[in-house]
Amino acid sequence: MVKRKRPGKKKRSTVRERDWEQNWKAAFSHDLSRHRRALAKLPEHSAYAGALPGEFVPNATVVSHSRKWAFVETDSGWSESGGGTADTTMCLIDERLREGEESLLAPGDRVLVEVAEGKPTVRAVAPRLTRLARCAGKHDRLKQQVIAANVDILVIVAAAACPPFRPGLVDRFLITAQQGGVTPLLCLNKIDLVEHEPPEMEFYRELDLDICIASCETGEGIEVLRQKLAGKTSVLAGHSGVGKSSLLNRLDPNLRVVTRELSETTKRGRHTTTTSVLYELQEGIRIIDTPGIRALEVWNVSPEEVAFYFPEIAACGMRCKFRNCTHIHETECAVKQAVADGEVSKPRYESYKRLRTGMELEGGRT
Ligand SMILES: Nc1nc2c(ncn2[C@@H]2O[C@H](COP(=O)(O)OP(=O)(O)OP(=O)(O)O)[C@@H](O)[C@H]2O)c(=O)[nH]1
Ligand SMILES: [Mg+2]
Ligand SMILES: [Zn+2]
Repeated sequence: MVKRKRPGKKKRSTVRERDWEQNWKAAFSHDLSRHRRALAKLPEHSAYAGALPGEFVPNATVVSHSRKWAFVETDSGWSESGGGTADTTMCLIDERLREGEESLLAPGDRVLVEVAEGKPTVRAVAPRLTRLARCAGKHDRLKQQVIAANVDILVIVAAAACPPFRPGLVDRFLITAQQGGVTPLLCLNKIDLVEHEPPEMEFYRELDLDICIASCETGEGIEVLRQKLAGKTSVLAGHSGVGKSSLLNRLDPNLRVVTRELSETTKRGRHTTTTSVLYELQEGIRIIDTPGIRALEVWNVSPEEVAFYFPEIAACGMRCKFRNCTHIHETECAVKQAVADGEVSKPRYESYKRLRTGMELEGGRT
């Protein structure tokens, strides 16, 4: 009997990379330990660092990426590597590029691509103008995981039903948008499944927030959405199964992005999209599809600051008896009174309360 030898370490990694080239859509991973391992192997010589361009003019945009490779769309539209689809170029990422506090690359990043030894290589990344980022877990090395870069609009996609509408997630995304410098747009999808929209929508209508009611089933609202997104770069975000990828397919039927029905047993999305990818549609619509968010952490907000992301609560809070009122534990509180009077919406206040107490628990404070 011939005993098959496991390939050596080196062999195994080349196998994986080749595999990735063929299956780049499915093989992507946000695996930070792999990033870390790769970084640990880098030479520490400063001579290497000097070889990277200091000042540069970006000439390409990242469409999607893995640890070692990036698919980019070049400004001039050249594609000489042979890899990638018709209008994307597969590039190596220069190993000397270092991650700071944020992810090194994200779809939407502007980069400098140069051809080195016949291979297109990402040699530099331009500073991000805006971002959609989430706070990494406690044990992750990166502080901010950037999901999309240089976007104008964050399309917060929620379903009217299946999965149920969750105002808490919408509130969190509104904060994330403010922090990343991105304009939010609330898209309530699957309106065909309900007779009346969720009652909480009333409160979002009172905010200074762009809203689009849509259905991928009937096509309702798709034209409105198309007009709002024309000429802009946007990113779709929301729970798994709310219909982010379906919206893309509705906006441009040629895309054929993979979508899947909800799980029969859990009635939740199946995390169908696993990689953030930038798509270019007609009418100058550039849009990044993202995987469904499981838990979106608010980045770098202290419990005291939460109220400032709820403008109506902050305004009432000015009338509170105590300057440092939490609007939760105090008996005499203008915000609580306003909620009782219907001046501040109850779901918004509940969402404020959830965010604030959640953060205080995380920070070990009570
Ligand atoms: N009835 C109805 N079903 C919809 C609508 N939009 C999407 N769906 C269905 O919802 C399911 C999930 O849609 P996806 O587009 O895969 O959802 P997603 O948000 O991309 O999910 P992830 O990629 O897992 O994050 C699919 O079965 C769609 O056909 C809609 O407007 N109405
Ligand atoms: Mg999807
Ligand atoms: Zn108060």
